[in-house]
Amino acid sequence: MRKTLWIVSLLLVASFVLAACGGASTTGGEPVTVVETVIVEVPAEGAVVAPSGYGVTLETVKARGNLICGVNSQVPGFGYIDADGNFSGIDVDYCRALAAAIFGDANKVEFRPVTAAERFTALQSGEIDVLSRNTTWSLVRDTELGGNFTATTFYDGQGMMVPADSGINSLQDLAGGTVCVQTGTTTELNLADVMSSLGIAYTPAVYEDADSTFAAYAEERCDAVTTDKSGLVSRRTVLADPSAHVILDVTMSKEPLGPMVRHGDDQWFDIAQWTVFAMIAGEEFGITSANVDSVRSSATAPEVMRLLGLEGDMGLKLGLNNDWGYNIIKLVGNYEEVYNRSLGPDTPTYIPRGYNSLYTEGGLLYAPPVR
Ligand SMILES: N[C@@H](CCC(=O)N[C@@H](CS)C(=O)NCC(=O)O)C(=O)O
Repeated sequence: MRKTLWIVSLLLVASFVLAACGGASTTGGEPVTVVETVIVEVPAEGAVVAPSGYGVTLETVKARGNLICGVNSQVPGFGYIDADGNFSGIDVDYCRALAAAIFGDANKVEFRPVTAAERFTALQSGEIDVLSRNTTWSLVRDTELGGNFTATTFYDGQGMMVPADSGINSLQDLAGGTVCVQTGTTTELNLADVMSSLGIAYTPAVYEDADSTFAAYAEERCDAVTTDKSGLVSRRTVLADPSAHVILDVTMSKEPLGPMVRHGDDQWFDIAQWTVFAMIAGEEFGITSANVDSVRSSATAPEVMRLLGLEGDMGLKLGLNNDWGYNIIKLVGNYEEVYNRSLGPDTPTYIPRGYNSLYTEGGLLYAPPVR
């Protein structure tokens, strides 16, 4: 991402106890004005950096009347737009859940497709309110790229897909070959790391988006294609003959995927994070979109009552209404429902739950207490 350095002068008024610094006191402990120069990195491309103080994002979203969610449009099961313009996928349903939490209406969301390379600028500039697009949580994204990851909604790892008749069974078999990869991704960086640590020479063929990356692979302009395993499973379904391609039994990295907000607005971070936790807690407590009304009318378990807004003012603490958790589950579903809708056994993009099971079932999904 292209960056510009801005020089920002800050007026800091501080009361210095100069004696403590060992200097001669000329101000007698009076406040002194210090002009400090701070160098801040901001996105270039003329982007206006969105105001991001506490509470600003929720106010902006409510005043606008809808949420703008940055999503994928090319990865079935995660973020995908069909020929009729309908969006689907677990990342897309997260956006609907967030809209349900805020507005009590899962449709008050505009889906804004963003490519891997443009997604962080879109978030920082305020073009989108939240990024929910198979995005991997990493240190650089949490710091330099100005984001805060809310929670992992899908634990993934990078894989490699090859034609089934290629005779390629391992990364070593790719020596001297060409690998198709998308730019602006962790994929591109991991590929370089893994191949160099294994001492395998290869040529990367780099593309801008998933369609061009997988088109190049389908046209045999590379020997293999690499991305998150979920992305491989997903994109294999839209290749001409899915059964002609195999995903190698190798995991090249950790790819914890989840929604990201920009730095600076902790209230918005909390709302975005607890939307994930409400879906996970819903599954843990056995509350579904189908039974949430009867659970709510007969609930006695204190945590269920707090999640569904019967007790404790949890929604008000987030800056929302107390039925925020009820609305998420009623209008979109718990985590399992959302998962199965896009990645379950009855879908073409079926991925067994694995790590993405509840902690009670040996997985990594764990919501903190609603209290
Ligand atoms: N999780 C990785 C990779 C995510 C990624 O962008 N994957 C590609 C390949 S499946 C993709 O979604 N492309 C769709 C697009 O650019 O529209 C990351 O956050 O960098």
